[in-house]
Amino acid sequence: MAYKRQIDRLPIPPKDATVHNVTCHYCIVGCGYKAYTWPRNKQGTPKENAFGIDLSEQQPADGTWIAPSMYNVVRQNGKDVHLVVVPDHDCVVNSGLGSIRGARMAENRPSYVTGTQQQRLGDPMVWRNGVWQPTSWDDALDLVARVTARVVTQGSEDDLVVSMFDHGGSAGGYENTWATGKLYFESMKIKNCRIHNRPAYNSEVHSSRDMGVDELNYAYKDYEVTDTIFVVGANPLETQTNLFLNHMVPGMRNGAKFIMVDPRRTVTINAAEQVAGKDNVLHLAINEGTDMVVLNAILTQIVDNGWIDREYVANNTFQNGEAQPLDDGHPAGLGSLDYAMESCRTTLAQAAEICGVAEADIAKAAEWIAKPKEDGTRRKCVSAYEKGIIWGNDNYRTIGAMVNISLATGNIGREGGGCCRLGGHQEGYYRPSDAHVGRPAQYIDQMLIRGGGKVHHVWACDHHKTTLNASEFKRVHKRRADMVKDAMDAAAGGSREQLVDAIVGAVNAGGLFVVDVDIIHSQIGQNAHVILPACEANEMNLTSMNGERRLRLSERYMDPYGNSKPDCLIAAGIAQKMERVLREMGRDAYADQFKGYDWETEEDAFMDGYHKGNPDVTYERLRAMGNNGVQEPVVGFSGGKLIGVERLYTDGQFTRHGREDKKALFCAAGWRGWQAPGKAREKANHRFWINNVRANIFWQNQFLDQENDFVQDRFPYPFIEMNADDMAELGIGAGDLVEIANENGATQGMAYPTDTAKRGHVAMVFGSPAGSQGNVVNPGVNELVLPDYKHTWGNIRKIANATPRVKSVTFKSKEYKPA
Ligand SMILES: Nc1nc2c(c(=O)[nH]1)N[C@H]1C(S)=C(S)[C@@H](COP(=O)(O)OP(=O)(O)OC[C@H]3O[C@@H](n4cnc5c(=O)[nH]c(N)nc54)[C@H](O)[C@@H]3O)O[C@H]1N2
Ligand SMILES: Nc1nc2c(c(=O)[nH]1)N[C@H]1C(S)=C(S)[C@@H](COP(=O)(O)OP(=O)(O)OC[C@H]3O[C@@H](n4cnc5c(=O)[nH]c(N)nc54)[C@H](O)[C@@H]3O)O[C@H]1N2
Ligand code: SF4
Ligand SMILES: [Mo]
Repeated sequence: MAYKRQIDRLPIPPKDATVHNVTCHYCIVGCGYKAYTWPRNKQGTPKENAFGIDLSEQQPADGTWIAPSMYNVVRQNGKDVHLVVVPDHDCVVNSGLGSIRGARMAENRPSYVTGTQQQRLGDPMVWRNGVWQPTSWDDALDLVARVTARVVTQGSEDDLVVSMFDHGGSAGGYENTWATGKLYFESMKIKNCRIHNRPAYNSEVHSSRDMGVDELNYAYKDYEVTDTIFVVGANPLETQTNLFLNHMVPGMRNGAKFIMVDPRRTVTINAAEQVAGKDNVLHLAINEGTDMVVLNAILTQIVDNGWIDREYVANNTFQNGEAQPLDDGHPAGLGSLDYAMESCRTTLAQAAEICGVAEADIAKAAEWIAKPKEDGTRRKCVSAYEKGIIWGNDNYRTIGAMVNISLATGNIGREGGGCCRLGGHQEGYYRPSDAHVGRPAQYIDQMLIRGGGKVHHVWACDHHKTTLNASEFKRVHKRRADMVKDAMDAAAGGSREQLVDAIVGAVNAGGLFVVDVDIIHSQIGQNAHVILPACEANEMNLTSMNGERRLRLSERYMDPYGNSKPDCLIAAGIAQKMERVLREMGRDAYADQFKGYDWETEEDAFMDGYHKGNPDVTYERLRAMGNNGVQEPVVGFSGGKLIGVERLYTDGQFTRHGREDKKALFCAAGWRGWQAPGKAREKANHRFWINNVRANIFWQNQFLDQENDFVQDRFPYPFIEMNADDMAELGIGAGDLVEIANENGATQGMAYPTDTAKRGHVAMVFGSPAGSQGNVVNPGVNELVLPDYKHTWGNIRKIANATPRVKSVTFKSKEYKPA
């Protein structure tokens, strides 16, 4: 914010400023930016500058200009330099658009000069004498390796529990997923591990994959040439912002209709109405958790009206009844369309009853998706979904019901089609096989709560804010970690050997030794005994792919803060220490498994991992491909360019399930009510559904936002959208602090009156440091350990009047209403 920074003008990048390719490391969309850096004693002029435009003229809103949030002073090769990070007009992903998150990348950098993000960790820290003391990498990693090696050799590798990111963007990327994967899945065979966003090591979309369909199968430009955009359980204006603005909006302007399934009215629906006109937007505001029923009714309409794509179904999908029976690893049978219809068949009347929406609207959705045009040609439809059904009721069957519709209408592998996750982070998964983990995988949080595990390595996630059953998790994690802290305090002043003995004694008595790898001192980091400081994307080179599989290299333009390091080199450091310690222990054969980490840079990690599997791809070639990169899979290199694949399955060969016949399968998605244990009872016993959602302004659990005035002034406390009549009945005013409670725990936030909120529904922002919604989510998960975060019920009471900080908060509607 200009007024906050005391800035009324910004330096102009000179013509010879260094330019770096940047892929925004926040959301899945991966917008292209350009970072300009130049020495502090230089400036361009309005007419002579790096942008090559006349800055003395007023620039258009979508032109090239620098907001204060796009500027900072950062350290590069040991020197402080000016930094400007602006959206790239030539990137096909965002065409020069920024977002309220990405356009703050520069101000979210740690700076010794402007003082931003001074919360960033600069040194490894070890719990000593009752506090965290800074120390060297050598000292910190030695302790991690000694304790870990002792525990896994005394017992087994099952005593080591690992929480790790599996995504791209910051924390993640091909470099870092490879390094952690190599450490835990190749050097060791850790099976008690979980992913950053769910309590097990599994897929978010097992059913789509089992049906043969990879969940990122289209190109973003499919939205621009389609007839209908069908979105279920997502809010793309706020969560995949420039995918919505730069691809869905042009699609609607080209005539596409827009269907949204979400129990809540969102600003995405509001924006779609503004662009396409109300007549071309259909909001199916279903009862929470009933998506499968509405999807099945749409499919039934399509089948019964003869709107399926017969040729496509005959040629590309399995024909002979059941292909995969229902079993422990498959929560629904899979097979031919006819086979699936035996379970999916749902009338409009049945669906209207269960979902609480009009029969006519469901019929209309089916028409918009599949009813052939007047001239007999088929409609094209892009289908997209995200956390409203992934973290929803009966994950496996609901996502299966979604993919069923796209398959039946021939919309996968075709221009203007696709059935895709909208996505969360960018992707950057490249790891050795995880087959040893098994399916269903271990439910890690409950295992830790039961006292399982002795050492916990945590990489770039903060379960205190983002897991389910978080109240109980935090209570037990802290108790177990405190046992080790006490033992370490008692061993103060002793030798390393005595310290390790003390720690091992404490974990054998039920304690937990915690290592946290993060960029800040997080909430779960409060339980850590060793804290290892990582650096982010652009403080290192990082590769990842976006929601249309677009792979880019996001270049390093500044130094890691303090002594922080890329996650891949931290993993390598742990491996090297493990090798040395195990050799000292006389475990030569085991020590040998930790060889092969002699990487100097992140590029070495990339070459050791991703490059070996994809020999055409190198940093140099990616750099040359710039911000448009290449869409994976990379299938060749010719004429100086990497060759990619625009969309998957154009040949009608479905491969994700690994079946030899390469036929897609339909899912027998039979409805059975609430799937996760405890949900139905919780709903029956509480007044409010506690929907939990993301908001444009926040990135994830606010790990950087918590130190950003611009964000914290807007929402000093987590917002809880509420209906005004509900608020009046409970004596709650705008901005008052309220508590949400149920059997699982309690949390709090700020009441935000919302005129579109239904009675009995509230929507709380997830993951806030000042009130974790996960505190009230019960431990019940869907089959295959897929959490249903979205469906939680509780009671609400006022706990305090609006605080003075709330005085500057506006409670006006979040919807755009043209004058
Ligand atoms: N109730 C509820 N709970 C949910 C969800 C929901 O919808 N509702 N959604 C779930 C989903 S989809 C997600 S993705 C999760 C998110 O859950 P988390 O992954 O726990 O949350 P993040 O905010 O992404 O946490 C990132 C952590 O990594 C650190 N970090 C950032 N960059 C780096 C880096 O480069 N290296 C390292 N080592 N650390 C870094 C940050 O400081 C922060 O502490 O929450 C899940 N939980
Ligand atoms: N601004 C911003 N963008 C982000 C993120 C962020 O933190 N901030 N995080 C990124 C990450 S990691 C992820 S995973 C994605 C998530 O992206 P989204 O899935 O789009 O985001 P959410 O707000 O978690 O959930 C979407 C919608 O699900 C709805 N919902 C709740 N219950 C149901 C239900 O039963 N059925 C249906 N159909 N809908 C339901 C909610 O009302 C909400 O509007 O966002 C990514 N993008
Ligand atoms: S839409 Fe996503 S990727 Fe693009 S600038 Fe915003 S946060 Fe970054
Ligand atoms: Mo996510």
